[in-house]
Amino acid sequence: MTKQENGNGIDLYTWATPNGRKVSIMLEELELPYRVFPIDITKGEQHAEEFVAFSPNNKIPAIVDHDTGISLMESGAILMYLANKTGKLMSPIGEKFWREMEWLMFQMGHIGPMLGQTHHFVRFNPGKAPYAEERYSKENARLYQVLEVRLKDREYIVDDYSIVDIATWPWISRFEWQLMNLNDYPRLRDWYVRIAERPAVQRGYAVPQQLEIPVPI
Ligand SMILES: N[C@@H](CCC(=O)N[C@@H](CS)C(=O)NCC(=O)O)C(=O)O
Repeated sequence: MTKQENGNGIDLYTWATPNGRKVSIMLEELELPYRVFPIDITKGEQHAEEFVAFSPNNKIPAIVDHDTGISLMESGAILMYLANKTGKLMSPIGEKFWREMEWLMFQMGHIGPMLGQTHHFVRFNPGKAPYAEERYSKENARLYQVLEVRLKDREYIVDDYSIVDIATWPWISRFEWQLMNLNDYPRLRDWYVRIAERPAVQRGYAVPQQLEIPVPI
């Protein structure tokens, strides 16, 4: 990880979750200097007044870019901001850009919120709400299938590796929590492994905690 000692560059407020890892992976891909400030959401640190001042929805990730004075919450907005700052991993406005926005919004509106519900009901509260477990497991599988179809004849979700893959991959990396067998989705599995092999993804996954990337067996 590149660290900035003097208060310039980017401060990343994050935790070891899919939304947090999107931004650390992006920063590593771009090789931008950044400092990491872990916000332990299991201890309620996301509610601290100093944090809420620039992350008003009390959630990680958030960034403060000291080069521009801009602070941002919401991982999708942060990915777009960093892509725009560097001219990398997002297309200029045109047909491909809109395709990227379509699939980024699909991630932000479906993959993140729905798989997050699977984590809540299936992983952390099994047996408490069978209807919810069934509902979100089914939706989880449906969304995996949408990606499986999308990846037909494509290496990445919008043809070239982009913020769309960076936004989506950390959610698929929780396939074990979701009780999903990636081998049932061979194109999604290959996409997942291809991205897991990227050194920047491995470095970004290890922020703010060094944990092993799950590998499908
Ligand atoms: N739409 C937001 C969601 C952020 C989010 O849900 N963050 C979770 C961790 S992945 C969080 O901070 N949870 C703490 C809480 O809900 O109190 C984004 O994509 O940045």
